[in-house]
Amino acid sequence: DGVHWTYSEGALDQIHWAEEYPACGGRKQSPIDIQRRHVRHNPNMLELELTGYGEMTNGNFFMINNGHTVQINLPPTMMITKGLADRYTAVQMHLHWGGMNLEASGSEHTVDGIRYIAELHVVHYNSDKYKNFDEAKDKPNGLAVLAFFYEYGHFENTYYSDFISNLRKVRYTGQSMNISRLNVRSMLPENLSHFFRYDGSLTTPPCFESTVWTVFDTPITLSQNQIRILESTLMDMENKTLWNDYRIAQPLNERVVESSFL
Ligand code: SG6
Ligand code: ZN
Repeated sequence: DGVHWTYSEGALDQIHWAEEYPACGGRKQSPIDIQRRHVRHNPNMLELELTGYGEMTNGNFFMINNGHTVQINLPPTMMITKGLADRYTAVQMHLHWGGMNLEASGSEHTVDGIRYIAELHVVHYNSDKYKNFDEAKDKPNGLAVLAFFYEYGHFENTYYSDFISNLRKVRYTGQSMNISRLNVRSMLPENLSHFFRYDGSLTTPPCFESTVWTVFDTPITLSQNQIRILESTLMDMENKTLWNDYRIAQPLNERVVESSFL
């Protein structure tokens, strides 16, 4: 399908996405810069109930380097069962990260203009309203993405040890592997009560404005060594180091960001 999109190089870098994918030029795009002073506290937003996110042992979880990120496909037993207007079923998780030196952060959302080191996205589709991801992906409230920031910690995060060591097995674009055990809950922050919510889009082409975003305020910590491996192991479609795979903040326009906390 013609020219391939990229983040920063070639004919279809992110500045030009809308020329091939019109939705990328819409008024409800993601990511955004979250400005704490302009967020509206909504005490009615309840903490999400994540069902089936814990230890899964006899799975066959597919992990792939798709040229833009590393992605793990998730089983439909993982669901958001409370906290949104509908129930949402997990589809996949993937990350966005920066460059190989300490200054080059690579989260997609920013908070008061500050970019975090990296960002995790857990993608779900609205399984109350739609049969599958494909049917939901371009509908309003069709998708729910949970976003988590990463920051440096003093210690290795042992819940990420398997994930980090598996990266070298999917070094090249198109490479994949199967993972037998996965515990997504342990890869998230313990405290899920502080979050931001807004209506947005997929952060890559085709940029459909179908996504309710929940961006958690509490970051996940990884060691410097773990971050270094994340930022330097994978290769993109042109066999260059896959880094800085984030989209810059998009205009908020008429939207309001809500927070669960003061
Ligand atoms: C990554 O993000 C995923 C890809 C796509 C994209 O590149 O590997 O599958 O995800 C849901 C979807 O189409 C956009 O997803 S995102 O908005 O969560 N970043
Ligand atoms: Zn993403």
